[in-house]
This record gives sequence, C-alpha cells and structure tokens, in this order.
Amino acid sequence: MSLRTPANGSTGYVEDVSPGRGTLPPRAWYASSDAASLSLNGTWRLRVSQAADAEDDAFAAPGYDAGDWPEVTVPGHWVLQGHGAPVYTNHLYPFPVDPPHVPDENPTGDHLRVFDLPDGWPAGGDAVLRFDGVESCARVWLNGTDVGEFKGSRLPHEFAVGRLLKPTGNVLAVRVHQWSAGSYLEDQDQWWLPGIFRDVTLLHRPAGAAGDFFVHASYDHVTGEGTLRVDSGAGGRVTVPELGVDVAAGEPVTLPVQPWTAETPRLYDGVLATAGERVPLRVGFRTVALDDGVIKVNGTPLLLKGVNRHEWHPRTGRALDLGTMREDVLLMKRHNVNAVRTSHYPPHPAFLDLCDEYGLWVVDECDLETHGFVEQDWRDNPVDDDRWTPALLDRAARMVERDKNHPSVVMWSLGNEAGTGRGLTAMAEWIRDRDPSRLLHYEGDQGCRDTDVYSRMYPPHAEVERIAKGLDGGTHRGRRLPLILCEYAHAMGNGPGGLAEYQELFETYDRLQGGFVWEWIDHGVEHPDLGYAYGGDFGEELHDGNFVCDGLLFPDRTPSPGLTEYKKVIEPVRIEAGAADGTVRLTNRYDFADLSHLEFAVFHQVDGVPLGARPLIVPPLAPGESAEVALPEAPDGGGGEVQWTVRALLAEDTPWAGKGHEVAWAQRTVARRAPLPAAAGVRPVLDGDRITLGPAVFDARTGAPLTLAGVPVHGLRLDVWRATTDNDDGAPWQPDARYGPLWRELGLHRMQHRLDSVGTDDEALTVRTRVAPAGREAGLRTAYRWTSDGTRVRLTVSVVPEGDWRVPLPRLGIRFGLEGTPEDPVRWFGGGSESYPDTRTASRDLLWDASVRDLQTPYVRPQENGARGDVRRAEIGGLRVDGDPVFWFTARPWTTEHLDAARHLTDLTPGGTVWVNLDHRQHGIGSQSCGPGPLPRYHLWPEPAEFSFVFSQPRD
Ligand code: IPT
Repeated sequence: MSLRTPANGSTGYVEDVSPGRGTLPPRAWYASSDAASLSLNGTWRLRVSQAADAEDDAFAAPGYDAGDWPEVTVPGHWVLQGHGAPVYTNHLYPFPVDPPHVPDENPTGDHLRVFDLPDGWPAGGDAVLRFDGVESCARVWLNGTDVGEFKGSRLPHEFAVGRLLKPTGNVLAVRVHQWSAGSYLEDQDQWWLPGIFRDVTLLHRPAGAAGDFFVHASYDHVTGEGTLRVDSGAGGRVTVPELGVDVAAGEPVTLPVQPWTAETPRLYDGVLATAGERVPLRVGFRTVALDDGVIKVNGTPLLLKGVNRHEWHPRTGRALDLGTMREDVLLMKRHNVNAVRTSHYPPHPAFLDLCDEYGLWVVDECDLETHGFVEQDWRDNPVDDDRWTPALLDRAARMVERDKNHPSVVMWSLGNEAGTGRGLTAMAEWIRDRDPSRLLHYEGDQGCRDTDVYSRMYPPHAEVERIAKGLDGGTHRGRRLPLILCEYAHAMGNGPGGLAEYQELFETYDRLQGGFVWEWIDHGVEHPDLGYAYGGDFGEELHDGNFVCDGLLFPDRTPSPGLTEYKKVIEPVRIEAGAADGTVRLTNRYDFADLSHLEFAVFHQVDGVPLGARPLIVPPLAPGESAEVALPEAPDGGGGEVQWTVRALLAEDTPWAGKGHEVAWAQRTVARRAPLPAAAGVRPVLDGDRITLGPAVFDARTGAPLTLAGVPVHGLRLDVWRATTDNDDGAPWQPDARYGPLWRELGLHRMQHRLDSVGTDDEALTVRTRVAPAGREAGLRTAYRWTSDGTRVRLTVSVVPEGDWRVPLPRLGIRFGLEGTPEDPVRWFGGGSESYPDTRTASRDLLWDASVRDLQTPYVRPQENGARGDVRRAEIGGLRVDGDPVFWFTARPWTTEHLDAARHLTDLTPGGTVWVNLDHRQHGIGSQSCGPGPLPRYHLWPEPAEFSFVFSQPRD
C-alpha cells in the first residue's frame, strides 16, 4: 500500500489541469449601486508551509485557533511580507518541466479571516464570494465547508456562498499554493509572487440581481448615430438620462451621440435596473473594425502610441491600490501615450475603468504564457494538448466576460509567448463567437490564422519598413493585415534608442499602426540594503538578473529619460520650421481631436536665456491638417546664439493634467553663436618641472595639465570607455554583434596611454601619445595641442586610429577630475535632459542649472548615464569650458570604472572628486537588450577626428 498518493489525495487538485471546481460561471465585473457588499481586504492570519500537503485542513474548521499565526495584508504577496522570497525568471520555469507536475517544495499559504456580516445585511437572496486575483491556485472553505478550488491567477473567481453565511463569526479559509498546473500557463517574464494579491469581496445577490450583462454600444461615423443594446440575463430596463434613453434590456436604440475615443473619451452614465438591483453603466459608443487592411475606430485609422504595462509596485508587487493605478493612467496621458497592452494578463478591473474614463486604447491580454517550453522546441506545450484546452477556454472566458463592457478595450489578446497550438485556436474561436465586436491579437500566430493583426516583437527598423511595403513574405492572410509592434524599443536601463526612427516609419506607412514600448515600469523590489533588488538578489536558483528592470518608469514611478524621449517622439502636434523664413509649420497629428483644446506660446532665447513668451495664434486644425504661422521677429543676439521655442499647451484643465501642461514643442536656431576666440598668442614657458601657458600649468615631464584657469585638474586624457549599458551588453540570444562584450574583449576599458613626446614652440604646448589596449595592435594616435591668449586656454585633441578596428568606440572625448562633491553646482548651455545620439529628440537647449547629483540618472543597475548633448559651454568647479564644436557633457562623483563595477546604486559612493567627460562623439544606445542595436548612422566608428575646448574662468 502506498502511503502518499498526492494525485488522489487532498491536494490532488494542485496538479490537475482543469480550471477548478465549484466556481460560478464568469460574468461582467461591476459594482452594484444598491446591493450590499463587504470587502474582506485587510488583515488576515497566515501560515506558510513548504509543501502542498504539509498541513491538514483542520485550520478551515470553525473554532480553529490561529491566534499565534503571523498577520498578513490582503491583497498582498506573502513573499513581500517577510515570509519567503520572490523569484525572478524571464522564460525559464523555476522548477523541472514535467507538466502538470510541480515540485514537492511548494510554498503554501493558509490564510484565515473571521468576519461578521455588517448591520443591515439583507436576509434574503444569495451571496457571492469573489476573488479578483490569487496566485497560483486556491482552495476555499467557508465556515468549514469546502466550496471549491481554482487556478488562473489574474482572473476573477466567484463562489455562491449565501447558504453558508452566518450573521457573525464567519470563518473564511483560503489555502494558496505557489505552484500548480496553472503555473505552466503563467510563465510570464516577471517575479513569481504567490498570494491573494487582489481584492476579496462578499457580494449580496438579491433575488432578480443583474448577474451578467453585455453592453453593446456602437457608433456609425456616417450618420453620427450610436446604437445601444444591453443584453441582460435578468432582463430589466436600461436608462441613459442624458440621451433620454429608457428601453428594455435587449432592445436596441439608435440616436445621435458623441462617440468615445481615447482622445475624446465621452462616456454616458446610465443604469441597468433589474428586478433586484441597479447597476451603473458607463457607456462609450465606438465601433472597431478591420477595414481595408487597417484598424479603424469610428471609421478612422488608429496610430497606437502604446506601452506594455505590467502591474507593479516596488513594495506590494502586483497588489496595486487605486491610487497607483490612477497614477499610471495619468502618467501615460501626460506623456502622450494613447494605448496600453495589459502585458501579460488582464489587469485589476479598476484599471480598465480608468482607461474608459481618461481615454486609452486597450489591448486586453489573457493570463497565458508557456514560454519555458521553447527550451524543448515547444514539445508538450499545453496550448497544443487537448487536455489543457478547458483551462485555456476558461481563461479566455474569464477575461472576456469580466472586461467586455469597457469601451477602452478594442482588442483581445490570447496571451503572450505561448507558441502555437489547437488550444489557442479554440480560444480564438470562442472569443470571436462571444464578442465579434473587437479584434483579436496574438503575436505567436505569425501566419495570422487566428488573428486580425500581424503582430511582431522587436523587429529592426529596416524590417518594419520591408513589412510596410509588403516585401517581407509571410502568409497571404498576414500580408493583408495591419502591422502592430506589440513590443518594441526595449526600455532596459539607458534607452531605448531609435524611437524617433520607428515613429517616422509608423507615420509614413498606413499599414503600420504603431506599437507598444516594452515596458512601462521597472519591477525593482524595494530593499533595505540594495535600494531596488532584481533577479538574483534573493538567492534564486535560476534567475535573469536585471532583465526585470526594463521600464520607462523607475520602480518608484519617476519617469526615466526614456519616457521623456517617448513623449516627445509621439507628441500629437508636429512643430517644424516653416517654408518661409520667420514662420513655423504646425500639423495636427491626433487621429480624432482638433487643436481647439490647445494654446500655443513662443519665445526666443539668446545663449539659452529666454526672453518673454508670447501667445501664438494657431487655427484649430482638424486631424492631419497643417498651417504655417508667422513668428514674432527674432531679437538681435549680439553674437550670441538665437533660438525660438514654440510650445503647445493645454488651454484648460483636463482630468489628467492642468491648463498649461505641455503636450508638444519644438526649437530651432535662427542665428548661430559667434565663432570662439582662437585663444592663442601666448608662449609656453618652461620653469623647472612645470610649463606655464597663460592661466594653465602643466607637468613638464608628462605634459599633463595641473591647473586650468587656476583650477586644479587631474588625470586629463583621452577617454573612449563607458560603463556598458544594458543595451550595449545586449541579450545573449542576440544574433548581431553585441558591442559591450566585444569592447571588453578588445580591452577598451583598460586602455594604456603611452607618452611619445612633450614639445613646445612659440605658440603651443603639444603632447603626443598613443592610446591602446594591452595585447592588441589597434590604437589611437592622440595629440593634445594647448594654446592660450593669456586668460583662456584652448585644447585641441586630434585622434588618428591605427590598425585593425572592427568595433565602434563607446565614446570619444576627454575626461578629467576636479575637486568637488555631488552638491556642486553645474551650469551649462545645451540640451537639458539626458541624451545620446539616438535618444536626443527630447533634449531642449537652455541655460540650465543643476547639481552634479542631479545629473545622475538612477538606472537600477548602474551604467553609463547622464550625458547632456549639444553643449556649447559648461561651468563646473570654477572652470568654464566652451566647445568647438558643441560637445557631450557628463559629470559624476565617481569614476566610470566604479560605475562599471557597481551592481546596485548603493554600491556607488562619492569620493572627493567630480569626474568630467567632455565628449566629441558618443556611440548610440539602441535597444539590443532585447531588440536591435543602434542604427548604423549612430555607430561611432574610429576615424580621424579633431575637436577643441576652451577653458576659462566663469564670467558671471
Ligand atoms: C518578450 C516578452 O514577451 C516579454 O514578456 C519580455 O520578456 C520581453 O521579451 C523582454 O523584456 S519575449 C523575447 C524573447 C522577445
């Protein structure tokens, strides 16, 4: 006789591929106006054991004393509340792949909560216990009765429990297993975080309650009429007072309405009144169609300017409060984002309410990913195994039924990275039948057999263009469909580069309807010693490091430079120099809205100092229209650089930003600065072991500057190294050259500087060197030529590459140290935000003030950051530098070598030196941490170069 037969024992359901037992059919998610409900969120008791069957179910019986169990907050993940630890893997299952089996070591959290019904809880009717999200498998008892169990972590599950309720002392027991058969379907690239992480609610269900209902609200853009029909299982009447609608459920009504779009999210408040309850409706009229090979809403093609959004909070993981969800939506709207793919599972339902209300196009994605099967060439993939199909259909139905009443949802997505198989086709067929009013997405279906859009991840620009032109092959069906990049521009660390060039393609070709940047937010976990933890920081057996920190927001939701860049690239008004001098051309790039909600301002600036702004009168252009408008006359710059800036601002407060919020801008130079003075004429003077040249002193033996304009400097020399970015390092599976590793292999991080000569003549000190890595013949002949006019010192650096160079350089410039601290002020005229050659669209010229500390961008894994581009001059540590030509300016309170070695920001501590880089050029950033590297035009190939800096004392 076998003593342990888990498959048949009390925890056999854990490895059962079926979706569950005892749950109610899925239905629309709504909050009734009048039926009673009780939130069971709050403090629960928790006992974590290390196996599914380590403890018996005695805890579920009334009277069990859990007084000595620790407390846990629901919604929440127990591993983020001091019990166990999170695990991060990208696509690898953190357990042996042997479906549907899971390891014996299966952390199991027994949750217990005792509750009373509130006063006035109605006596009649039924009650439903709703779980909005539990990872990954739960078994539920109420007052000692086993009501069932379920899987499908980010989907709702309900039980009818009315018959079990008592006025007081109800005992709700929930056993949650971290691993289950369901885990095989939830292999998304994210932390594995068990727990009851969304709301638990008890809902009274009066006799004649609405149950499920389906709001169909379409819009005919030809007639301007909407048609509303609410199908309701419980019948009832539908009223929309603003429209004078009062019809029976199931009866269609057609009348003139204002349509819903993400730009103009017009919602009509209504009520579905059944015999037993009143349900508030928020009706948005819109029609989604695939027409002539393009996605149209209300007859108009869409351009999706999207992001992939995982649910994330650095303290609570995927348990998000409403404020955090709203913050995400507000941040998206304020950054011109118009679409969100709910990667890779249906979000908390309240998030979709916010998308309806504020206006975002939503691709709602099912909770399905089986990516780990790629390791075995997709053998035994659950989506191609009929035994799993009921679970897949259950997931599809739970998503569609829950979210079908949201106007913001325009596409259903079957899931992510699950290969192909009959199960996916079955899901698609079910969804099409249930809701033909929306389009279907699934990136894994490259032949587009089951989908309405051709969807791709991370294709390079050139391939996107080939697809746009129909030159990429593909199935006949696929070629007739629009292209959506469901993921592109991998925002890991510094980057993504190349956004502007993607957007240019999207705006050029009708077949390209935009995409979704990967991804919205870094999933860093707040950590007492590390700042933000990432994969491996919890001692995981398998992990994928900081690949989990690849968002446009830092974990605390501070926008990264990547988001600032994206906002600029996708701005809905294009502002450019007009054809005639002194004019500006403005183009409305919204799909639906005219420009009447915006006001425009213009100002001129001289050497970065703005003069007063004035209103600019722009006609309320319709989508696609352009106008040319005269600018006020430019001032005389008196030798300074003159630029104009035109800004498009909200004319009134909106729900997502206040009057004056900037949605678009542009800047142009109309008069260049006068050429820099030659700064020559003074003779170098040798005095013992020093050479003096005007206000500069050099070491006579090495030619190294000791002071410049009276300021001590040290270690001034050519620099080509940067602390490699995640995009430099690239992902291991990248097919193309990844320069980070190649740079290191060549030794660019340990260049040796050989001094060849120090020479003086009547007007210059010239220092000749050769800069090259050990073990290689390739090198850079470098000459530093110093001159002075008595008050200024000019350095001209000439670089001639020699030998066999097969890689671009990370950077090309000089670096030096100044005594200083992170709080030291910096002033510069040039680009204000971090930028690199292919991330510079949002960089705006002005005379900026900041501290050295402010110049650091806190990428979760430290790496090259903080460069300011197009800098004409900078002042730091009592030294002024003018560039000839403009330069990239970087200052940090640690060396590049320290930055390169650090794993977390907490590894970086300032010394007493501020290290300054003045770069002639930088290599691009690209997106190779998952996508393509920088475009060839942004590669910094070694070639002869010459660039100058003039050092002086700040004048003001
Ligand atoms: C793609 C995944 O869909 C996404 O979840 C995430 O892992 C992203 O990559 C990288 O951060 S899959 C990849 C193999 C293209």
